[in-house]
Amino acid sequence: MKKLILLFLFFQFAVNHNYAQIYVATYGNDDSLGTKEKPYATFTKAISESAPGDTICVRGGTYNLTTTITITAVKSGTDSQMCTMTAYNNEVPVLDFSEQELGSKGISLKSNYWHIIGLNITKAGDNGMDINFGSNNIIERCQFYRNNDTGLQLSAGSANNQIINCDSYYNADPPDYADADGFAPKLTVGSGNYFYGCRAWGNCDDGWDGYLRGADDVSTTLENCWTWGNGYLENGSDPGSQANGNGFKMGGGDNSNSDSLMHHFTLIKCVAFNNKAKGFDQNNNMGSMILYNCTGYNNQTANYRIQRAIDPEQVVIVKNCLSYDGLAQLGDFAIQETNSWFPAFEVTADDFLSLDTDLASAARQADGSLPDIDLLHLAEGSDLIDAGVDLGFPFNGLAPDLGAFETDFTNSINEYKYTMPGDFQLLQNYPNPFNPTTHISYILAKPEKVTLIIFNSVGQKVATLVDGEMRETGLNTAIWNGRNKNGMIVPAGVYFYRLELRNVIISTRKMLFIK
Ligand SMILES: [Ca+2]
Ligand SMILES: [Ca+2]
Ligand SMILES: [Ca+2]
Ligand SMILES: [Ca+2]
Repeated sequence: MKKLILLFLFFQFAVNHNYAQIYVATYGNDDSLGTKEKPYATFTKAISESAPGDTICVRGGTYNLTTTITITAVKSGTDSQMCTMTAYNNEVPVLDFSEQELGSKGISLKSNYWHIIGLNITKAGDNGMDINFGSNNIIERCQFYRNNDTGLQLSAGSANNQIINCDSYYNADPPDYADADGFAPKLTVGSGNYFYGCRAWGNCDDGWDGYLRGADDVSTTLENCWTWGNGYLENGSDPGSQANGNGFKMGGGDNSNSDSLMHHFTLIKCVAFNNKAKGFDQNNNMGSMILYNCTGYNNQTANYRIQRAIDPEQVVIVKNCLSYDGLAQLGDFAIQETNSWFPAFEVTADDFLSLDTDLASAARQADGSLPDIDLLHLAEGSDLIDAGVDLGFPFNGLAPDLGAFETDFTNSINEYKYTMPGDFQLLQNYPNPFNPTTHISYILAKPEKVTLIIFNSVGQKVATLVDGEMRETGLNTAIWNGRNKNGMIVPAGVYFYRLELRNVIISTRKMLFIK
C-alpha cells in the first residue's frame, strides 16, 4: 500500500512538473514569452495560452482595464486539473476598471474548475465578477469594491462554486442604487454554492442577496460570514428605499412569480449588524432556512425576520442564535432551540467583550482568514456561554455557546447542569397527548429552587407551574390544566415544558395538546 501511495505521489509530481507557469505583469508585453522574466501584459493573452493544470501568476500593481476579462467555457479546467489564476506570492494585483463603460462587467467567468486567488477587482461598470454558466470554481482571497453593481454575482445556473475568504464592499449602482449587493447568488443561480469566511459591508443594496427570478429549488450555504452597514453609500448617506439594506437576504420571488420560489439557505456562524433593514431576512423565500449559531445586532428593522409561511414540505430551523438590540421575528412554524430571545436568557451589553463595530473591517490574518477581534464575542460570566445545544460543531467548555463566536470561557452556572445530569430528571408528561389536563413529574436529588414553565412552540411563556424552593426530594409531580396564566384554555398544538434549577435550564420536553 505504501509503495502504491509513493508511486502515486511521484506520478503526481511528475505530471505537475509539466504544468506551465504563465506570468502577467503591469510592465509586461503580450509578444513576449509569458515567463517570470518576460511576462505578458494582458489577462486575455495569459488565459488564451493556459491549459488545465497551468497557473497564471499575476504580479502586483494596478492594471488599468477598459474591457471585460472573459474566461469562456472552452478554457475550463477539470476536477483533477484546475486552472489557477493567482496573485504572485503576496503581491497585490489591483484590476482597476474605472475607465470601463457603465454596464460592463469586470471578470465574466463562464468556465468550470478555475481557482482564482488574491485579485482585487474595483470600479467595474457592472459586477466586479460575474460567474455565469460557471460551476465548480473556487474564488479565494479576492476583494470586490466600489464596483457599479454587485461585487460578485452568480447566475445562469452557476453551481457548486466555493467563495472563500473574500470581501465585497462599497459597491453601488448609480443612479438608482437599487441592485448593488456584496455577494449575489440570485436570479438564475444554480445550486450548491458555498461561501466561507466572507465579509460584505457598505453595499448600497444588500450584503448577500438570494432573490430569485428564473431559478427555483436551489440551495446556498454560508459559514463564518459577516455583513454590516448595507443600504447606505460609502459616505454613509441613504440613497433611498430602492436600496434595501438587508444583511443576508434569503430569497425569494416577487409578484411576477406569485411568491412561490424556494431558495434553501443554510447559515452557520454568520453575523449581521448595523444594516439599514433586516439582518437575516426571509424576503418571501418559500424554501428551507436553517440558521445555526448566528448573531444579529442592531439591524434597524429586525435582526431576524422569517414570518411568512413557507412551502409545507420545507423547514425553518433556528438554533443557538443570538439577537441583541433588534427584533427576532419568527413564525410559529420555525423549529427553535436555545435562542437568546428565549425567556431563560437576558442579553445586555455586558454579555459582550466589545460592541465596537469598526473592528469588523480590520485586515485579515496572513492566511486570509477573518480578523481575530473581540466584536460580539461573549464576555466571561455571560449566561449565553455553554447555553446551546450540540449541533455537531466543535465547541469549548461544557456545551456550545449562543451566537457565532465560541469563547474559551465556561459558564460555572451552566456547569451545574452538565456535571450532575443523573441527579435530576424531568420525566415525560402523562397522558400525552392530552386534553385538557396532564401530569409533569421530575426527580430531585436534594431540596432546590425549582421552576417549571410551559412554553408554546414559538418560545412564549404560557404558564408557570412551579416557582419556588422545593423541599421534597425524589419524585415531584405538577399538574397542568391546559390553561394559560389568564385562566384561558390554550389552543391545540405542541407545547414545551422546562425544568430549571436555580434558574439554570436543566431539561426541556415536548408535549401535545389535542382538542
Ligand atoms: Ca434593491
Ligand atoms: Ca439586492
Ligand atoms: Ca446576559
Ligand atoms: Ca462553550
